[in-house]
Amino acid sequence: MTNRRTFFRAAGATFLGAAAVSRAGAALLPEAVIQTSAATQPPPSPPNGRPFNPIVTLNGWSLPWRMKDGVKEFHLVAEPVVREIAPGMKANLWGYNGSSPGPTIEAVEGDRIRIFVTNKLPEVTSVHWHGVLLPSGMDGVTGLSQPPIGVGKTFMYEFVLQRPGTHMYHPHADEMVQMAMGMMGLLIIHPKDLKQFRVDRDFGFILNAYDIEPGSATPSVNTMLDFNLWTWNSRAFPGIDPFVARTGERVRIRVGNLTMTNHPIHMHGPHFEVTGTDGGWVPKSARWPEVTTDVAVGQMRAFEFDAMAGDWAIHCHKSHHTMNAMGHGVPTMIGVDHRDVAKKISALVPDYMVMGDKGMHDMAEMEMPLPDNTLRMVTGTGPFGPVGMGGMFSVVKVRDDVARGDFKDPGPYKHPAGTLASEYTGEMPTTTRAAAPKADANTLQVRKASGHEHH
Ligand SMILES: [Cu+2]
Repeated sequence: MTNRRTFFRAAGATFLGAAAVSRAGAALLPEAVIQTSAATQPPPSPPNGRPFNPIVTLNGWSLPWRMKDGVKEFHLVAEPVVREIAPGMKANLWGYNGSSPGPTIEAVEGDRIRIFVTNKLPEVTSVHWHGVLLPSGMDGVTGLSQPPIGVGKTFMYEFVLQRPGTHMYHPHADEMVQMAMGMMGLLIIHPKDLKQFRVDRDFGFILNAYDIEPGSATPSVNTMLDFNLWTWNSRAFPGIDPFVARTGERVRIRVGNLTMTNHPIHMHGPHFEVTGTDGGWVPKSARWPEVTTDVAVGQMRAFEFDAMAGDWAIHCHKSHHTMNAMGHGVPTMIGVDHRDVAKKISALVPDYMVMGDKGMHDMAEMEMPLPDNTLRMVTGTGPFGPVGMGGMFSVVKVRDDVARGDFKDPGPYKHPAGTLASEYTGEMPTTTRAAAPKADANTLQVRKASGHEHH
């Protein structure tokens, strides 16, 4: 027997159900979520599908999905974006869903994923799923494995994820331009078994590079090798967030390289082991201890370590990659005494500064006028003064009291008593030094340069 009240409740439920179905039916494409912030967005636990331990994309985010009939559906939108490279500089890039790099796609071994790609660029594109085992027709090479995705068009890619690993996605259409403009992202395949390859913190980023003239905002897309901004996830130090961990935690960092040169990534503090490549996971018996791992072009390296308390620098070991946009053709001035010249120039140009005659560290402290929208060559301040770094540099910050899931910058490290380098102020022993070398051809060249005062 149904009374009036239960009848209406049932009818209401049916009505709501029908509305929900028709709304879902109308939304044939999953929503394209947009994120324009360059702050690291610690991802929430997966709301549905197979469980996994999400990664933290440095200065980035993970793309939400929709489950539809057991298929995990994502929606990427290739489009022009504005990316803050570091405070004080914004770049006009191309990316996905509001950001460059695009959002990290995370799924699980065994998942069937369907990725809709909408092209809002002014030219054709495609997406290649770098290192993922899939049918040839899903590989995304324009002309070879698919027609180009036309302007305003949407393509569908669909495949089953066969093996866990760390991968990237990027266009295989007008690559030199589209990658020089910042089109790339991470694709992480988590293991089905939650305990396999388990770590406490899992970070990921892509090495990228731009050629942006100081004072402008759009990369030169015809640059082959001579880039001037060396970035991690399209951020330059001090715009790169720290890697925060708690003492004793097992930490993984995954690094992919989509620049046009190799980057030896060096971490201070604990030794690490390279545990994964784009080809999969390295068996335990084949891992070796390291402090630097070279990441070649188109490669991915995952390495792991046990976190040790401290502030540990992590950077590319090519020292010109830890600097921001610098003028080329700056002469080496070390050892050149240009005080006389400086006095004469200062009489004409009151703000003239002598630079580089004792090395370049002083430049980190100088407040020189810069063109709009550019970064200092070396910048960033630590508890003891200027850090003198830019570009591909960050800090692994490990503390005893960081809560699980907390990625906030804990501030500078408090060094335990007796563990901090300090100035010696005692007596100096007398030392006998060898005589200074005689003037040679180089010295003569320096004199020749300063000889312009006679002009
Ligand atoms: Cu480098």
